[in-house]
Amino acid sequence: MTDSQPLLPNPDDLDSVFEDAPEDHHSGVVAVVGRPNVGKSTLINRILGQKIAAVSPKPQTTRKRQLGILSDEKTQMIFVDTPGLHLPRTRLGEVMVKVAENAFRDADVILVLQDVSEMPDRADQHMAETVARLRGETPLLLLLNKADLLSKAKRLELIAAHSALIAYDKAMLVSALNGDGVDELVKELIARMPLGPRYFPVDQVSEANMRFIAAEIIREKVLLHTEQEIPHSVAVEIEGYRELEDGRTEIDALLYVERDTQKGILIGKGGEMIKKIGTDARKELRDISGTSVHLELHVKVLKNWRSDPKLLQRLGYTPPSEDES
Ligand SMILES: Nc1nc2c(ncn2[C@@H]2O[C@H](COP(=O)(O)OP(=O)(O)OP(=O)(O)O)[C@@H](O)[C@H]2O)c(=O)[nH]1
Ligand SMILES: [Mg+2]
Repeated sequence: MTDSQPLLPNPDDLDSVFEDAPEDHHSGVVAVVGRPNVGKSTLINRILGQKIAAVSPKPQTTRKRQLGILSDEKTQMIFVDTPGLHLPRTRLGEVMVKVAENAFRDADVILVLQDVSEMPDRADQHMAETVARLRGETPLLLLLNKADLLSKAKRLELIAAHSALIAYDKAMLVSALNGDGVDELVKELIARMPLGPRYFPVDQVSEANMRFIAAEIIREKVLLHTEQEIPHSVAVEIEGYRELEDGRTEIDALLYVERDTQKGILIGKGGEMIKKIGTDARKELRDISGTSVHLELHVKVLKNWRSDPKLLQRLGYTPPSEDES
């Protein structure tokens, strides 16, 4: 799925396999929004009990909309992971913010995450204004995340400062990292789902295919191992993805950077850096796919791709279309 396609299938087109849902089946869309690095993707991985989204300590890890699906017999919730709301400085940043803003339109419930361990600043204020502008009448839960990092001395002060930012229907203290408060959150969300169809099979957790997941995992390892402008200058394209008869999976990936100097850094002395990234990515892809994985990484310069509309489009960074329903 790309960011310019409708979020959910039209109920009239749903396959008959989903029609065994009970008559009082509930379903809905939960948009997960907030500033970069507050823990949106970590929360979705935690709720689903499996990793579907890339996570890193660097801001702006998530670049594309990604769905996580949580189902039981009676309810289906579609979580929309979004790029962080920020003041964009590149065209890629602009596309990312548009993708995040567009997620408000489809939502039955909006989850706004904040990092409660730090005092809110002007950027939080700006984020709160964006949320107020876009939420309409949609119910909003404010999640004060990273509760595990709350210092005792400043606990009340921090909670009060964050709670004052946004008008919410309910505020909850959670830790996406250790799971505190997440069961209560899921119960709260289930209770808020309207009557609706089962959009996806009960056992499906993501709409992403293995190519997409492979690209995200490789990019995550780049984010984890590199510093300064490198993490943000890398895009990953899967050139080949082959499941061989002997059970192995062969993946060829291209890592694009914006300049020659970045290429040198990403490859590293004697290829050390790219090797580290490859080893980490291969291990994780092996665990996810359950097969042994052969991973080839190549680095190429795609000059200033983050500012070039054509290159952004080629790499799948497309803004949502205005007339999407
Ligand atoms: N201590 C602590 N760290 C957390 C928690 N939730 C997330 N993190 C960490 O915060 C960092 C950012 O997490 P992400 O899930 O990538 O954040 P995000 O909001 O998706 O970030 P973007 O995709 O960049 O917008 C990672 O290093 C996480 O491990 C939490 O509850 N407690
Ligand atoms: Mg993210």
